[in-house]
Order: sequence, then C-alpha cells, then structure tokens
Amino acid sequence: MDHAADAHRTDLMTITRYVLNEQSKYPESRGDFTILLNHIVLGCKFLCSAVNKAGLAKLIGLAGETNVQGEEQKKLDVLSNEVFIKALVSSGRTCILVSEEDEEATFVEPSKRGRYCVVFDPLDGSSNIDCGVSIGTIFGIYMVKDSHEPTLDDVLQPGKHMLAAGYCMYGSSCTLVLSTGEGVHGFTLDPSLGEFILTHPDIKIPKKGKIYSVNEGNAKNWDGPTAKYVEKCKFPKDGSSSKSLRYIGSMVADVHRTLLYGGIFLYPADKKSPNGKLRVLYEVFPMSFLMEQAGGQAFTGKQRALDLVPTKIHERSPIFLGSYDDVEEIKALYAAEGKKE
Ligand code: FDP
Repeated sequence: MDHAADAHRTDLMTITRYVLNEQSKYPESRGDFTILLNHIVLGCKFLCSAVNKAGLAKLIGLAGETNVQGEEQKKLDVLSNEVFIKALVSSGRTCILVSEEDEEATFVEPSKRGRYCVVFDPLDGSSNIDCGVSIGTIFGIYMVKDSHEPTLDDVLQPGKHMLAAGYCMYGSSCTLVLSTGEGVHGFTLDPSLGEFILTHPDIKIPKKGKIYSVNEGNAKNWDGPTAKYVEKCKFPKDGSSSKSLRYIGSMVADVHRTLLYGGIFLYPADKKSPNGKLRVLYEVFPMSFLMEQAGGQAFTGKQRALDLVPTKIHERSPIFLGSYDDVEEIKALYAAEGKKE
C-alpha cells in the first residue's frame, strides 16, 4: 500500500483551507478576503448545479419566456448575474460590482459595504450554453481606496493592481482556478462533498506550446502581424512542426486549455472590431493576471495587457496570451510593424 499517496488522498486541501492558510501569513488580516471568496465559491457552486441541469430544469431559453407553470423563465446568464450580485452584496465585503450583464456598475449600499471591488462575467461563453460546451465565470478583485466614498475610478485601474483573479469552468468537471498573486492554483469540485479540492497546485504554463487558438473565420479582417503569426503557426519556416489549431469559442475553456497545455490564445483587433471583442475588466485582465502568475505573458498588440488603464467599465481590447515564447513571437511581429510605420 502506498501510504504517502493515501495520506495525500485523505488530507484534503479545500479552497477555504487554502485561503485561510494564505491569510495566516498576514497577521493583520481580518479574514475579509476569505469571506468574500467563500461567497464567490457559493455562486460558482450554484451555477455549476444550474448549468448541469439547465436542460432538465428548462433554464435554457429566452429571458422573459413563460414555462408551463406560468412562471417566468430566466435565461441562465440572467440568473447567474442575479446569483453573483446577491452573493457578493450579502458577503458584506464588497463596495463596487461590475458585471458583464449590467450596463452600470453597482454601488453597494453603505450598510453592506466592504473594501473590495469585484469585476466579473457571471457566465462567459454564453453562445455555447444551448449546446453543452464548457462555459465559465471570470472574476477579478480590486481593493477600494476609500470604502466611504467609492468612485468608478476604483475599478478603472490597470489590471496589475488586481489583488486576485480567477475563473470557474463548468465543463466535464467543475474547476476553479485562482491566483491571489502568489502563483496559480486549480481546485476541482467534488460533487459528493460539495467542496472545491486543490487538484492542480502551482500551475505553470509550458514556456512554449504546440497549439494556437483563434477564430480563423475573422482572418480576412486581421491586421498584418496577426495574419503573419497565424501563417507561421501553420507553415513554420524554421523547420519546426506546425502548431495545432484548437478553438472552442468559450474563453474560459480556451484559456484553461492554454494554461495547462501551453500555446497561445488570440482575440485580435480586426477591421470590423478595431478594439477586438473581449472586455478589459472581466475577461482580459483576470486571464492576463493568471497567465503572468503561471509564467506566461499577455499582450494587447501595443503593450503588456496588465498595464492598460481602462477608461470605461465595458471597454474592449485585443488580446494575445499564453506561453512566454509564443507571446514573445507576436510581440516581435508587432514591434517590426511599428518600425515600418
Ligand atoms: P460568447 O460570445 O459566447 O459569450 O466574450 C464572450 C465570448 O463568448 C468568449 O467567451 C469567447 O472567447 C468569444 O466571445 C468568442 O467569440 P467569437 O464567437 O467571435 O469567436
């Protein structure tokens, strides 16, 4: 019998235990972050369950439709937004919330306010809901400057000021990937325990990968560097093998694969969308934070993604993220293009 392996199997590092351990490194800590994270985890568990039974529960469909009982049905992304907003407000630890689903930021009422600002996409990849492809929740956390007088500037900060970021993927298993600025750790939901267990400690992205991930249907509108990069992936001139193409079209799933297997994920600018498609606050920043923490890079085509200073809460940006060496290549192509201009 392998006693060491057995000890590992029975010594379960839950996400709460992990965060409490982290918290104990800071004697001045009041446990607020642990409480906030517990509420985020609750939202993720709720969504995992809702996504799993979406077809059965008739959650799929248009918001505003009525079911046989005459009750109003909620589309999964509307429901997930409500769940997260309520979980975050009731934590008593949040101040400003920015959700992909809401045009305006939510300023938490003073009696329930805390020190954290949370930016999130409650259900990213929603075009994939109805066909059962992996979807997810993405979040980033900032600290407010003055919880008595929160302003929008508290969330219009560069991504490098985030305290923590993560995502939860609702796929063949439910996986929560988190960074509090000290590496990246993956937790898998054990449905029988209802607990996220540390299954992927200290994730490091391979320095170079064999996969590129992009919506090639947009190729006719790409700029020079993106087109050249993808051409290089397919027809490398240095004798190396071609890269494989994998594109799910659900950012959480594409980034999760990139993090674990290496390679590059691209959502570039194109002629139709000069700022790309993905949103800075709750897609580009959290994923870039995780990539850097795992040893990779994230680049906008102009600068390090985490240095970008957003001016609007739903701003978009092109993004190239993944293995260090792969992102280095696209950076070189943009630098060469810049010299030509
Ligand atoms: P979706 O439109 O399904 O919500 O930003 C949302 C997103 O999905 C990302 O999850 C995904 O990476 C991207 O859009 C896919 O966009 P394309 O369909 O244009 O490739």
